[in-house]
Amino acid sequence: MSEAGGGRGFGSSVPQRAPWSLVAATAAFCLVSATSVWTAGASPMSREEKQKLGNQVLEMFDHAYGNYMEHAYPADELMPLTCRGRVRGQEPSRGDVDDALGKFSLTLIDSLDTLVVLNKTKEFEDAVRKVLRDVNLDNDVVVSVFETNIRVLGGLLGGHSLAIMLKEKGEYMQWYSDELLQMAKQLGYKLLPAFNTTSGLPYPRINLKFGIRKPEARTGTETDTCTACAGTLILEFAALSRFTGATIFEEYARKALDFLWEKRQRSSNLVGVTINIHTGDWVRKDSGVGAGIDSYYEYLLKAYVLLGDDSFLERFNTHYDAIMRYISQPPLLLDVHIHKPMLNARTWMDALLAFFPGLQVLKGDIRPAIETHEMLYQVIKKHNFLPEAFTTDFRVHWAQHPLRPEFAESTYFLYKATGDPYYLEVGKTLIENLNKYARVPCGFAAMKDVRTGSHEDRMDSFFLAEMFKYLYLLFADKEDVIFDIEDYIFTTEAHLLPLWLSTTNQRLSKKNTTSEYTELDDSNFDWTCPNTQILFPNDPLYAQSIREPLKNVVDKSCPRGIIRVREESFRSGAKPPLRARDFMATNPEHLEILKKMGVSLIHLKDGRVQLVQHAIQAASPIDAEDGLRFMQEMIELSSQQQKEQQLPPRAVQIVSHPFFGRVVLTAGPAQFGLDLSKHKETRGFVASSKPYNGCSELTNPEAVMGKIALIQRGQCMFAEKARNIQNAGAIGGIVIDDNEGSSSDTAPLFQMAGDGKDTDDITIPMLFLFSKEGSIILDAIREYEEVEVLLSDKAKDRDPEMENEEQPSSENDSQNQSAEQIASSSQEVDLVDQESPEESSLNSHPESLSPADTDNAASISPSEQNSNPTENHETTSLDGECTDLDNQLQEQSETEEDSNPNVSWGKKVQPIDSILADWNEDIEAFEMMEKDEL
Ligand code: DMJ
Repeated sequence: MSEAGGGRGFGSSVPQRAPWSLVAATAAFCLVSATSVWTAGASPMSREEKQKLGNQVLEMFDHAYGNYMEHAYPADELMPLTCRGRVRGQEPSRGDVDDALGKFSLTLIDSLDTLVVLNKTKEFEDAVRKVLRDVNLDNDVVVSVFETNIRVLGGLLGGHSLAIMLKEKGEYMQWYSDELLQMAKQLGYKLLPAFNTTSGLPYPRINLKFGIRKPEARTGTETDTCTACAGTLILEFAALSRFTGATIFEEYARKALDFLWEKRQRSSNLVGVTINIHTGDWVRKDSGVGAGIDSYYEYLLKAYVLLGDDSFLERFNTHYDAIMRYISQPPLLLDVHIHKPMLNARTWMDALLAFFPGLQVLKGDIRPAIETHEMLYQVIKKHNFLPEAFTTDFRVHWAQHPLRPEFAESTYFLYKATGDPYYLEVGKTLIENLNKYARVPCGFAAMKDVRTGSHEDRMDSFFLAEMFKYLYLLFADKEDVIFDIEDYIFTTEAHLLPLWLSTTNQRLSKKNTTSEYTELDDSNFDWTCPNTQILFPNDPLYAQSIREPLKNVVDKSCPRGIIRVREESFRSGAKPPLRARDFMATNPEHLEILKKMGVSLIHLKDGRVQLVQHAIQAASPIDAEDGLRFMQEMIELSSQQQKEQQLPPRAVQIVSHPFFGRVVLTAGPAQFGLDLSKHKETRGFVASSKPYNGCSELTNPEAVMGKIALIQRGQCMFAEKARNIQNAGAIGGIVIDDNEGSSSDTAPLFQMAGDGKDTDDITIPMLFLFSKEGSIILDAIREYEEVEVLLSDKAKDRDPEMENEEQPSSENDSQNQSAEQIASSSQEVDLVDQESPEESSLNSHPESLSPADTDNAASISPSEQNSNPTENHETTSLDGECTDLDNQLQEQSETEEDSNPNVSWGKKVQPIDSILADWNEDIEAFEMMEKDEL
C-alpha cells in the first residue's frame, strides 16, 4: 500500500475538484469554450471527416506501437528501418541523444497514457502489467535527468493518473493499487542525488544504479546544464510529492526554479541557454524560446496552472514580457543575447520553438501565436516537415527532422482557442505527410534530410507520447475520449496530470507572494486565466485575417536586413592590406600582416591551416577591423570553393514490394557520372557485381546488364568501379561501404571523387551507401530476391503505383583507372567549419571538421554563411520580391544597431569583439543544439 493510499485522501481515490482548482480548470475551459465561437471562415469539417481522420490516427498509432512491441520491446526504442530494438551499447553511440535510453523500455512507458487517450483501455491494462513485470529502474546506465524526468517519471505518473481514473470508473484496472506510483517514487529517489549541488540545480546526468560522483557512476563531473534541463521538473516532481505525500521532490524542483529565477539577467529579464550548476554563471548567454530553454518557460506557466502558486505566474509574465519585447519579431522568434537583447544572436530558428504558439494560447496571447504558427506551417508546406533549423529567410539550416510533435501540439491548442477549421486542415496535412514520407513497413522513421526525403533508423519515444495524442485530440469530440481531458494538464512530454493535485497536499504552495517582486512592473500581468471571449474577438474571420498577410512569407522571403547591414559594413569599408585570395601561408610578409591584424595561424595535424582572429591582439582597432575584413574575405573564398566542390546528398529509394518507395536511404553522390539533380532519376532492379569490389572486368555481365549494380567499396577507385559496371551494361551503381557497421547516422556523408583524370566517359549515376544502409538493400535481396530501387536527388512520392512504373534504360560505356580516394579540397588555407549544418552533412574531405570540432574564435559559424556576400547575392536579388516585412526588419535592425551603445567603430560596424563573440556563440549554440536533443 502506498503512502498515498494510506488513508490520507490521495492516491487511488480521485478527490472532487475543490474551489481552489477552479483557476486551473477554468484556464482549460476558457480555451475550449472558444470552439463554439467559430461560425464561418475556412469550410467547416464534417463530423464524418473528423472521425475518419481520428480513425486514421488510431491506425497510425497501431502501426507505430504495434511494430515497437513486435520488433523492439523490451528495448527502449524501435529502429524502424532495420525492424529491431535500439539497445544502448549494442548500437554505435549517437552521443547525448542516447542519454534518454536507460534500458527501461522507454517507448512503452512513454506510451502509457496515450493508450487511454486513444481509447485503447484494454491495451493500456496490458501495457501497465508489462511495465510492472519487466521494467527495471536500477540499471547501471548513465541517463539524462531531464529526459528521464519528462519521459519516464512523467510517463509513470501519467499512467498512474489515468489508471486511478479508470479504476474509479469501475470497469478497468480494478486490480491496480498504485504500483506505477511506487515505481515513479523509486525513480524519483534515484534522481534526487543529481540535486546535490550548492545551487540546487541538478547535474545533467545520473547513473540509475550508482547515482553520481562515485567512480562506478561514471558521471558527476559536469559543470553545466541547460536551463530547460534544470527548469523542467516541477510538474512531475510536484505531482509525485502530492500523490505520495513525500514533499522532498517538490522542494527540490522549486529550489532549482528559484535559483534560475534569481539568476535571470536583471536588465533584460531573460535567461541564457546553459548555466554553471556550481557557480550559477551563464555559460551560454544567448536566449530564445527553443532548444535549451523552451520548457523552462512552459513549466512556469503550467506550474501556476497545476499548483495555483502566483509566484510562478509572476515569473512567467516577467519572462514573457521580455520575450515579446526582444525575441519575438512576428512571425519570427529569434535568439538574442541576454546582456544585449537588441542584438540577435543567430540568423536561424530551431524546430523546438514550434511549441511556443501553444504556450501563447495557454497564456491567452492568440495573435502572435497565430502568426508564428502560420509561418511554421509555410515552412512545413515547403519541406513536408519542419527541419531542425531553418534560417530567417526560410532556407534549411539543419535538414534533419526526428518526427517532433511541437507543431502538432500548437495546432491542437490553436484549434481549441479559435475553433477555426483551418487548423483541422493543418492537422490533416500533418497526417498525410507522416504517412507519405515517414511511414515505413516497420513503423515511422525520422527524416534524415527533409530535402531528399531520406530516413534515419530512429523512432523516438516522444512520437508516441505526444504526436498521436495531439493529433487524435485535434479531431476528437468530447465523447470520443473516455474521460474529460479538461481535468488534466499536459506536461512537456504530453503526459497527463490531474488538476485536482492543486488542492492536494499544498504545504509547499506559496500563495500570493507578490511582495517579493514589488520592483516589477506588473501592469500587464494576468492574474487569472486567459478569457478567450475577450482576447479572441467574436469574429470568426479573426484568425484568418491574421494569417492572410503571412501566406507568402516563406516563398517570397528575402535575406533579413540584419544580415545585409553586416554585409554592407564589410563592403563599404576599405580593403584589407592583404587580400584573402593573395594570401600564402608560407610568405613571411603575409604572416607579419596577419599578426598585426590579430590573426594567428594554427597548423592542424592533417596539414591544413586554421586562421583565428582575436581582435584584442591586433595592433590597433583599425588593424583589428582590417583583420575582420580579411577573415570575411577568407570565409567567402573558402565557402565559394567548398560550394563548387560540394554536391548535396542523394537518395536511394526502395520501390519494389513490400517497400513501395517507403524506405529512403541517404546516399553520397559522385563527382562523376550522371548528375541526378539535372537528369531524371534512374530506376532499376539491383544485382551484385562479381567480383563484388568491381575492381576488374565483371564476370557476371548478364546479371547486371540493365540493372543497378551493387559494388563493395575498397581496393580501387570509385571511378574504376563505375567503368567496370558500366562496361558490363549496368544502368547505375551503388557502392556499399566495406567498413562494417558504418552508418550515415554516425558518420558524415561524403562524395565520391573521380580519379584525377577525365571522367566524362562515365555516364551512369553512381551513389554511395554506408554499410548499414547498404545492408538494408542486401537483406531485402535475401528476403525478396527482386529488389528495385530509384536513384534520385529527392525521394519520389510513395504510392503503390510505383510498382507499375516503367523502368527507364540508360547509356553506358567507357574506361580508365587508378586508386580509390575520397575527394579532398586542396585549399591552401582550410578555414574550419565553413559549413552550415545543412551542408555539414556532406563532406568532400574525410577529415573535414564538424561543428563540434571547432574550438576557436574566428572559426566560421553557421551564421556567417549568411553574412557571406556570395550567398547573399544569390538570394538578395532586388527583384521586387522582398516583402515589406523584410524592409521593416532591415530598418529595425539598422535602428537597433545605431542606437546600440556597443556600436562604436563606425556607424554600422559592430565591434569586432562582439562579432567574434557572436560567431563563437553561434558555434557553441550549434554544438549544443546537436547535443541537447530535447
Ligand atoms: C519532447 O521530448 C519534449 O516535448 C521536450 O520538452 C522537447 N521536445 C521533445 C520532442 O521534440
